[in-house]
Amino acid sequence: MLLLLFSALIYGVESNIIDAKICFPEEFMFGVATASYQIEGAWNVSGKGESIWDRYTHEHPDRVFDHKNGDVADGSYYKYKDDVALMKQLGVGFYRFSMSWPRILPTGLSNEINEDGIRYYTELIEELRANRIIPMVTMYHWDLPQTLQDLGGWTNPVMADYFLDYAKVLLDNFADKVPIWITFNEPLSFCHDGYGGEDAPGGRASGFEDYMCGHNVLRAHGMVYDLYDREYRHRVKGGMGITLDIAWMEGITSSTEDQIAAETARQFMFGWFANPIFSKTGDYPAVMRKRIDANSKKQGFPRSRLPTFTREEVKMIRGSFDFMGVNHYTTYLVEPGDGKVQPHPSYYNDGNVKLYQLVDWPKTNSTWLRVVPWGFRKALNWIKTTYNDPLMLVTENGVSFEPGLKDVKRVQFIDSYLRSLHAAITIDKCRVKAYTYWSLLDNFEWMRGFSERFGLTEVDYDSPDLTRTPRQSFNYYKYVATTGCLPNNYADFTYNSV
Ligand code: PNW
Repeated sequence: MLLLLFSALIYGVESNIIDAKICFPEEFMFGVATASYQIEGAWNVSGKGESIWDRYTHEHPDRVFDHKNGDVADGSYYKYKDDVALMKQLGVGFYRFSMSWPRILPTGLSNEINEDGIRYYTELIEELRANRIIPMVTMYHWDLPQTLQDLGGWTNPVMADYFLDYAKVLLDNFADKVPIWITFNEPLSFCHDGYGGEDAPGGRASGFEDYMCGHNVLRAHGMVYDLYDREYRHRVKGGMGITLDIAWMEGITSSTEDQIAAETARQFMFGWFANPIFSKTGDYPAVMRKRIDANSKKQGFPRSRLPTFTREEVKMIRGSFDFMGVNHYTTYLVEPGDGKVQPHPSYYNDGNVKLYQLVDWPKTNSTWLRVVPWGFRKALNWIKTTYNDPLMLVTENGVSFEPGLKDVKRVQFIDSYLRSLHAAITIDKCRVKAYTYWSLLDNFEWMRGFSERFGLTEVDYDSPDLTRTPRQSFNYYKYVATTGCLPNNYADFTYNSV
């Protein structure tokens, strides 16, 4: 007691000192994430094919906030050793990165393998392993080969077969070296924003294309998991899952209407992909089936705009996971929409909810992202109860702020979200085994170009060698990753402190 009081005097922080130190379980892992198009550059080098993001940013620079693209990005195709050295310095246990489909299969098809693509990822993996950093690979983080988009991309059912062929090439080459595999990153984002919104390839028909994309992605995921389960599990010696993004949806009041609206929002945004894979029954959430079927009918269509799985497909997709990858950033408040069925279909009209964020939730440099740490704990708990307590890996959590090395706001963000995660694990018994900060580096933030920076490391895009400089948050996260504990006073992590 005396000692506690004494240290409280020294640090001048009573509450933190008297509380027990916050430490994560012994085997808990900390890592960082990136994605191929956002960091690699070298878009047309050594046999790489064109991706939908190459095509889209080249044809429509005006649609990207700063009119830029990922042609060069962080140059990680050339500088991957620098990236690994940073991670070594950071002390993380694993690195989540994605493989670029068109770098490995320039036409998207597996009859022509680009040896330079295999070489690049082999060398990256070797470098990681030499530094005792476990590779966690995302097979698809949105950079579809353009040749496949020319066939309709994810709206074409044949894409599931082509993805299976691609996955086979990856597993043939890397199954022995990569223990953790993620088939897709955030189907909600690339199906809804890509095929029903403004992201590449720039969809036109929300309420049709986004559902077709989701359907084929779910089929593709089930097929790849099945292949892995039958032929590669013994070589991988780890696991395979899918990464879904969950913004927490909180009823704006406790009224029944608002609570139902919040649950509807969760089902439309998360259940769409989670229910077929992680629920006991499988298939789409009942509320999606019911609403989209009914709306389609009212709109005069002879069949539902939401496709139907065969019984075999339901069975194949259900249970196709060893873990659930969870990306979480922010929270919304929800109330019911106007309930009107528009003559022109859309995903939003089908869901028919209104989303808000409170003005007093702290802002970030991304309009959609406000700081709401308690939503993280609620999201994890909802997943635990809704999907029968799955093993979860947090595959992304992060925040954008203005450039600068003294990013105390980012330190604050990570610390508050980690406290929420810690409560979910230790008090609520959510089975979360890893946390991944997005991102190791500033990078090409899709439609927001380089204007939004999520990095623990700042990248100087004006310097010829794309100089990387660790921020204050890098030092903070280093403490967390190497000790497994949160510092008692994160304000100690001033820029020069480590
Ligand atoms: C993720 N939301 O997308 C992506 O996986 C990353 O590539 C991206 O850089 C990162 O987040 C930061 O934007 C998300 O609305 C997009 O909740 C939107 C949401 C969440 C994640």
